[in-house]
Amino acid sequence: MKKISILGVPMDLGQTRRGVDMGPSAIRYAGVLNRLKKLDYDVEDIGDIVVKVDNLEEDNHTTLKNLKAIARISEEIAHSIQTIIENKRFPLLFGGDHSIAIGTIAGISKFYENLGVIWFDAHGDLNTEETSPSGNIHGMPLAASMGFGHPALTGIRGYNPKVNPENVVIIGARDLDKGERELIKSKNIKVFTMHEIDRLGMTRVMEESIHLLKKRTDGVHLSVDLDALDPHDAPGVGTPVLGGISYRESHLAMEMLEETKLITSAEFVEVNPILDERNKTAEVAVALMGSLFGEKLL
Ligand code: HAR
Ligand code: MN
Ligand code: MN
Ligand code: MN
Repeated sequence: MKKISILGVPMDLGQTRRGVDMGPSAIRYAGVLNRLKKLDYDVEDIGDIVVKVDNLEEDNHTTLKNLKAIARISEEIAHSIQTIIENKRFPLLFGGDHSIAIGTIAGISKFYENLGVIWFDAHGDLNTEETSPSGNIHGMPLAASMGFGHPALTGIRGYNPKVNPENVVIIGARDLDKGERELIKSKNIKVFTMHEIDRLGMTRVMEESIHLLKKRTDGVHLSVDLDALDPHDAPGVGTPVLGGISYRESHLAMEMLEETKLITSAEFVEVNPILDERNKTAEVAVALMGSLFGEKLL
């Protein structure tokens, strides 16, 4: 039987809107535990990482907001993940803003020779201190994981990079900054924007993504930013962008990943219950986990 360990990371330090720290509670409230237990998994909820900021941690030498606190918490996330994997359990994380992925990927990647990452997002999260328009670290975790950015973020767990650009696939992008576009081009990162999803259909996008990662990786981390979905279906996110992935397309994607058994760890981030409509976005997140872990209609 497959064993899952749930870890909440109520972190809101990677951006400036309050409420995303309540994401883990909202996802639990939406019934994730029973949903996964029904699928015959051994599920344990190990609770939340403690997120608190010490005023002394502020750093005047950088434009990055909450850099020291995020770096410290990333080490803790990585440490917890390591224990989960050593216990031969599947790490399933609930954010929190997307900056948690720096710690997640830092914890996971040393267990794999060649880790792959599938990144569902309206954004690229490929900014660095130099290119970021906001100084918000939730716009940087994918860059940091590939070794680009501030050393305090790229050097978590003392090694770098965590993942190779050729093992990364971004799906759902529709809001990219100039520096992000340049990084995508110079590192040849595979991006399926909304244009490709419209044009090829989600089936082909997933077939190509799976084909690409299957042949060259020995583990694949799935990082789902709920803002990848259209705001109509997932309104409870801090930075909604029109024209996103539909509810059904997102399910199809999870179902196709389930069929291949490619995914070895996952996180669902950016759920903000304060901005939500009656916990709809957390419910969508839980429904997606249902599909990812094998829920079938017939
Ligand atoms: N690209 C913008 C920035 O870096 C906005 C980014 C982030 N929003 C997110 N991340 N939710 O996916 O500031
Ligand atoms: Mn993101
Ligand atoms: Mn996003
Ligand atoms: Mn609808």
